[in-house]
Amino acid sequence: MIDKVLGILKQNKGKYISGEKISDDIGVTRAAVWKHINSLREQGYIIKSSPNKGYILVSSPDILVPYEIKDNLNTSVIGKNIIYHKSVDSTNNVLKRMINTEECKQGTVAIAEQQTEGRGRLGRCWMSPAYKGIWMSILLKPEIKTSEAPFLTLASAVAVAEAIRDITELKATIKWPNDIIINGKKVCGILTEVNGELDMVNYVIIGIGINANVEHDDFPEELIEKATSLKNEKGEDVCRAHIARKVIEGIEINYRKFHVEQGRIDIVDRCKKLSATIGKQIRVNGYNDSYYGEAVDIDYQGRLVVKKEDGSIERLISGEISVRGLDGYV
Ligand code: BTX
Repeated sequence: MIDKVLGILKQNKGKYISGEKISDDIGVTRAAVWKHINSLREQGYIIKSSPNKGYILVSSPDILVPYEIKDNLNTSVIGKNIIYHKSVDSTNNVLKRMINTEECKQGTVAIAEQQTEGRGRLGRCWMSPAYKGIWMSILLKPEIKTSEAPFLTLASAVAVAEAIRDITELKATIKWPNDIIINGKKVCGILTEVNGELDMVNYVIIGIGINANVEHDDFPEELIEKATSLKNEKGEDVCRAHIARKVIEGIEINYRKFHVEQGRIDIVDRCKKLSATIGKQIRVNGYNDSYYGEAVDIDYQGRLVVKKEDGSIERLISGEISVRGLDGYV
């Protein structure tokens, strides 16, 4: 009901609307309308009221509640169900804990204002301060082999980089396979977790962390040279709900494309255009050893093509690389 009340206030932006009209439209008592108005005010919505005229929405807070994200969201699967937390350990964990429940359908999004145990790859920490980032995870259930799942990281990275470019005009680039970089610093990381057997995926969780309004001083010493935020780069606050919506829409489009060959080709071509990796000297960081080479291409399976120092070619399906001149690596 609260989203319906907010919906009516938003539709009537700039105009007063009476409590009676709202209660008639959504079929609840005027006392219930008043209760919802007060809850919205507690969340930071500025709603003026006048005894004769009713209510008027003056401004909305930058919060990631489902009704802010769903407002004008143009998707048919992803984001239809949104699970919101003010603070949670990790949004990837939220989806994992719910995986066998009715509520956890393909396209479910878990989003939080703060993560207390945000994770990167290989158990690394992901700093996720309250109300300053977009910390969200998307549940997908594609009928694919496990080996195809890393492509979804690229498809998501393309959606994130394009959303950032569209909304902020910042030159977001992709460091294969899972980082978004602006001016040489990491602004977003993607953690794809796959559950399944070799031949079949049960589910994939795409965890996306975007430093939206994180301040320079919020980054710990060890990240200052490596990490940035959209606010740092743009010099002004960005609207997190707008960016989250655009990312979700882009991922839905790319997810559809992912299912057809021509679509995958298109995603890789866009990824190559946005690449911060191709043509660069890199170090491939393996579990036990590492080697140096040049990133020469991304093939149509989403693999990074690396020319090693001895001239031989390696194709990486996923993995950990450092790019010279980027992300703190010299
Ligand atoms: P990654 O392993 O590529 O990067 C992790 C590394 O990035 C850390 O070791 C640290 O050096 C650096 N780092 C940590 N926090 C930040 C930050 N806020 N900005 C820039 N650099 C940072 C990247 O893993 C994948 C991150 C995914 C995060 C999302 S948030 C929603 C979802 N839930 C969850 O727990 N993880 C994902």
